[in-house]
Amino acid sequence: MVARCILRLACKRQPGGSVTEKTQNTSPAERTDATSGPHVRDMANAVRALSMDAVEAANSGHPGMPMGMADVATVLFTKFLKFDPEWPDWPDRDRFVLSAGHGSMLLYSLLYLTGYPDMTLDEIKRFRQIGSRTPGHPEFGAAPGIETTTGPLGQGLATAVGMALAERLLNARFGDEMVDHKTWVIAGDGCLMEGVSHEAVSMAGHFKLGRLNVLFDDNSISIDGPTDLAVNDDQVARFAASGWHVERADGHDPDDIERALTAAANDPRPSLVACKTVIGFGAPNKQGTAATHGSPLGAEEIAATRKELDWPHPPFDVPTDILDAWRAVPGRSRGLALAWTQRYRNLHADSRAAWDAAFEGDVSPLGDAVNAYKKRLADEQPTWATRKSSQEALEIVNAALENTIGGSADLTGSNNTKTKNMAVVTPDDFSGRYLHYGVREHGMAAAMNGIALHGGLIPYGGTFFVFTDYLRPALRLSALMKQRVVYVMTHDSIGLGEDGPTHQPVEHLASVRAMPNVVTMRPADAIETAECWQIAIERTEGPSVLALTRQGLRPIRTVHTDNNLCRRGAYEVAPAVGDTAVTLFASGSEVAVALDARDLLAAAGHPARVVSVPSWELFRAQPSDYRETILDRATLRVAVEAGTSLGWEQFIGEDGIFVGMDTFGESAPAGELFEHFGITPKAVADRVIAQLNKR
Ligand SMILES: Cc1ncc(C[n+]2csc(CCOP(=O)(O)OP(=O)(O)O)c2C)c(N)n1
Repeated sequence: MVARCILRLACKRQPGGSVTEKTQNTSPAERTDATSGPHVRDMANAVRALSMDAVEAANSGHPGMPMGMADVATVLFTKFLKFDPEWPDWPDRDRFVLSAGHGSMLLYSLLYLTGYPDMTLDEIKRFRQIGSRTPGHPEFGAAPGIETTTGPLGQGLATAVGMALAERLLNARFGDEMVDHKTWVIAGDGCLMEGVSHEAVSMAGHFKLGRLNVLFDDNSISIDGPTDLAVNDDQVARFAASGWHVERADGHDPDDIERALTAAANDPRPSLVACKTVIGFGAPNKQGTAATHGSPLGAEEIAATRKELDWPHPPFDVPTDILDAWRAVPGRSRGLALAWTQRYRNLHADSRAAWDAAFEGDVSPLGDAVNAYKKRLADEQPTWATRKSSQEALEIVNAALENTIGGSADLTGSNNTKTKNMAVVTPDDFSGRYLHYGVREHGMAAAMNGIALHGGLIPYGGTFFVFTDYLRPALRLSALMKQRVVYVMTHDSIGLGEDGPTHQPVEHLASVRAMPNVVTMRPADAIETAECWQIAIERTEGPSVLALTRQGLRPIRTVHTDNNLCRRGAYEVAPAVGDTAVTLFASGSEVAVALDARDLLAAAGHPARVVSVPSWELFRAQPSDYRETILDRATLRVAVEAGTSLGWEQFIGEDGIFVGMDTFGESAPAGELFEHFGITPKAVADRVIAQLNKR
């Protein structure tokens, strides 16, 4: 049998793959393990069988990865992972992230086998069906035990860096007694090819995230075939160069896996374990080839696999002794969970209150603080840029809440994200509250997702608004996973001036507004900025994007109200004097333009009202009678925004006027650019008067 296996693997291997001698000597059915007990291979085969059967039943999915990584995952779950299916939210559990999300059946099998109550056999049978807990790729929220949404390759790994960061940040606040867990990741060749992995790996190395362990499914196969069609990186050397501890292991030898994982678990650096595996391990005619990656094996190959694995059981049938062995696994952690609970009960009352506030997401102190601050602003009427207003609002937010974690992708002085008493987090001291993410926008956003998912902390991070494009995939996951992540995006239009069109966002408001479950806010002055921050922090069901100016703005709101007017998304800031003929909608820096245009129009005998529109999404959520009052369809409707027109029809109708720009910008002083692109009070008034004269 062993000889047969060696031959078979050697024959089936596509060119360029590099299965080690050790792996080739591993026979699917025959391996027994001195240290791991007689069941380990059988336990792994249960994962293999469930995975191939579920994919077959769904007639779609990815059997190769779960079958290849079943041995590694079995060793991880049985010997290392700290988890309790009866308490999936245990704050100090190890986080397990399946970054190679296409191998979702690996995760679902493990959740079922270890006894997560929601992950029933029926759910496994409903793999990839509507409403199931077993969607094609793991979806955060679909079932307990799915720690994050994965599928866009590389995201899981980068998100896990955020989880590992959160663990250290909370450890520094609450100590080893309360926070001392690991983050384990399974990542494939695809994850490591993705650009975001470079940012994430580098960041984890910098911060010396020693409790982060990545198990690399080193099977040298991806969809198109052998990975050396496209990549020849020495991944182990690459991680080592970023300061990681690295190990290699035979991914089909439980003893070797255990050795490597022990070394990883004990090393103070983040660890990579390159697990040499055979994709589709156990499928005699297809293993080691891309054919197992993303298609059902087919009835014939499945029958052959059952023989090869010595797994004679019918589809979805896991023999009692094997299921019992799996169900016993969490017992290893249960005592730890109980001991943790005891320590939580013994916490000093202050620490316990801080813990509860952090993990329950209590932001109630914010409301009063913001109102007092707004009152002050109404008196002082500052003419700050909204990025500066954001910093001042953050002084209030960060003083009221202890668990915000700020940062920027190397633009701290421009984004104004660091407040006075925020110490910088360093690899040797995680007690600070400010992260220098480096020039890693995508890595920053994914890490913020991980921090938010971990619980206990509220992340916000900044970059230029135009670089939304550099972090969009992670922003999309913030939205999809309903995570409270605040994106502080400054330099939000041509108003940034001389840096020119590469740095001037034009289509970015439209593109962020197009993404479901993102609240995009573009405040017009210091008071609106404070209100928008309050909304962003209080919003627990998704991310917020704050689009903020570089240039100074005059105050729009000069009378204090405790009412957070921005919550409406759009509201009247200035009524028409006389019978309203015109409604001017504007956001951010263009609200002042609209107000000045209103004066010009009044002088010309055309009473106009001005509506500030800080957020389309919040406006859409208002009752229809409020929306109709604001829209006032009987008037000539005009929108003023230094960005593209796309979508503004919902405010101005088909015959309204849009004053903005549908081209890229130019390099010049901001004032000249607004003149050049015709986004001025006079241009607005002229166009309105011309239109009214046609009527
Ligand atoms: C960002 C992104 N690009 C492309 C894909 C489509 N895709 C899914 S799996 C895969 C290949 C992954 O190869 P590997 O990580 O080696 O997985 P294995 O073949 O070992 O299962 C690709 C390109 C994706 N899911 N995400």
